[in-house]
Amino acid sequence: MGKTLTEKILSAHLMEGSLEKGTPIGIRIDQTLTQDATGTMAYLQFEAMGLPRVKNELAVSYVDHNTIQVGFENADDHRYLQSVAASKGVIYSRPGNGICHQVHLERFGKPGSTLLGSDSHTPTGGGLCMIAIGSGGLDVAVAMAGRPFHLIAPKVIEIRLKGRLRAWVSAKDVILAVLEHFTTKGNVNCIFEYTGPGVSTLEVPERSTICNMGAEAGVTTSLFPSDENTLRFLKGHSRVEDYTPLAPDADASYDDLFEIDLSSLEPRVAQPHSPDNIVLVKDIAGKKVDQVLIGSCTNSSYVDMKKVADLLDGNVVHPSVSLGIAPGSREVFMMLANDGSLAKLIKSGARILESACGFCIGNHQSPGSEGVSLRTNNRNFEGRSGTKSAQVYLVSVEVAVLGALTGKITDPLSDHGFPYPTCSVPEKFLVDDSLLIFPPEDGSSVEIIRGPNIGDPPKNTPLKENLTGVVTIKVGDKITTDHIMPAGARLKYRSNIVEYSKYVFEPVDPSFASRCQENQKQGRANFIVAGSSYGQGSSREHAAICPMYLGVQAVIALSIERIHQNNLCNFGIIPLTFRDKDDYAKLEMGDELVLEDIRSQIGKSEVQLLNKTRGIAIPLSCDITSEQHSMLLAGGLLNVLKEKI
Ligand code: MIC
Ligand code: SF4
Repeated sequence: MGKTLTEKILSAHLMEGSLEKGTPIGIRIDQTLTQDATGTMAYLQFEAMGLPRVKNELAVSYVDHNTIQVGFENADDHRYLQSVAASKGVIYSRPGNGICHQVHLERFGKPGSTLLGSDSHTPTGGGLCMIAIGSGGLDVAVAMAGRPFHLIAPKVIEIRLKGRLRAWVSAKDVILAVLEHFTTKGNVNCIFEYTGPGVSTLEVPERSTICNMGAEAGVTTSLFPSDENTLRFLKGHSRVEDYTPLAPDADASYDDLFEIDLSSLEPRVAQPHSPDNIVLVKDIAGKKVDQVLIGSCTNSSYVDMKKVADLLDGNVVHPSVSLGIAPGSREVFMMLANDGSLAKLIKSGARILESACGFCIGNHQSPGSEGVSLRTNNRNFEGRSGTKSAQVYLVSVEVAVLGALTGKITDPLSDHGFPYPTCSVPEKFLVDDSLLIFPPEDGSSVEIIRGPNIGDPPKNTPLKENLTGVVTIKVGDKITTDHIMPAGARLKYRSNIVEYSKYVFEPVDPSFASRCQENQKQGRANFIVAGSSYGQGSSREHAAICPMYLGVQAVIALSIERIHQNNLCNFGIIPLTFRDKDDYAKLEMGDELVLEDIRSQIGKSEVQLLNKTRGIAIPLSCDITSEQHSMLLAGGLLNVLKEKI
């Protein structure tokens, strides 16, 4: 039987296990990427491993998240990242060079390779036919040490595309249609593989937009073949040597099939507060808009931005709308400057923002109270914009610009009177690597500079025989890592666990941290109880490290998302799931819990939890791999690695 493209790339990188779906495997990681908000921890952890230099083929450290620099903390992080990169053999992409995923596509992505990144949108690389996976920083540190990355051999879901997108309908609408079908729940350990005749009608930046938001569905990654369009993109970046044609076998068999006819697709929008809350744009047309933001790693390529400039050309942004535009990279920025597009944007009244994550992570541009914001990025979780009452809608660049011009949500297929801005991928891009700093051959004499906000990663202790404690918080479904560890104004504490820990669950229950500390003082463990899809969204391992620091010993949920489950195990927090979903109702905040003989229980198929307050036993599952089992016993991966590296 023929092979899927996923199977081909995974089997070429297999180091442990066999590609039997649902079983644990270890793969070789060719390339790694980090960004500053997760990168400081990743490099501190790499330093703790005591290796002089990274061992994987290519490691890049990007600075794109924390670029606001109110106070000294961010700048100190950048200085640390630059020095540790030079010392350990990592390429450093300076602030101003652009968003990690966009720059990685332009300069480093290579068809057929594996990429592990400490950012959940690393799958953007699937647009260049890479198996590109998001993970916590510690997993990336381990991959930089040349060790395999562990995952569950995924199911491969075929998404077959036919036809061609009409004018005004774009790649964003394709992924919104995928999210409408698959939702953000229940896709753990799957890969979306795009096939069919429609594939060749999509260029690399469009494919990358689609792969980028696959992250919202919770899949391991998404993948497009490597073909003529891939070659053209690489050629345009003077990287023909990185090209290999790659496709699935004609008789490959898949685990599931979803078909999309591009020709009949209609523009969509994800309504507040979830990327899968999807309706057709025409169904909410007319809604008044206060703010429009265009950019982020989802939609900030040159073609996206050029379309925006051509649509805005000769017009002025509607008086009741604030329009912000952040080109995805310095390459995109320079191309817009050279071809006159930047002048069109400025003239229209758009506010030009830095090539960085900025608004997408709630660093700035928070909407006014109850403000309606149209954004081209990928996440609209409640409060992520920095304004809890804001209503954030995720849309294509076409819908965003029309909103900025008309002051209301406008169906691009309606009779709005604006001409369609045709724009194709250029044959030649403006390549300029002057903001990349390549490390010296020998970095051993480079001084690593740490500012006062940068602390050592905290250590956990080996798992105790019995865990006795209380339910410190009970939350519902779809709790994201943004709920657990807020970004925005708190982002500057990413390198300071003691300080950052004060804000665990701040958006949900600001007194959580102090309750945890009170329990810690009394020698009681803290337990988190949650509904389904706990830990969705960002890969930030702080959503495990900070709770660990506050004495959280276990999470008991209806289901836990892949990256977060790995992060929990990496830091010695036990991930437990209810065997019977009705038992979720049998645990309440403040209940006294006991996990007896837990060191031996976690190796078994069923774990018994005693709810002492109610006098009942609740059966739980602990679905972990043998690696994760060792980590939990040792109190985290760093403790295990001490013996191995
Ligand atoms: C995000 O989009 O949520 C982030 C911010 O890029 C995160 C990483 C982080 O929290 O630092 C992600 O996607 O993993
Ligand atoms: Fe940055 Fe937003 Fe992309 Fe995350 S999703 S990497 S914050 S642009």
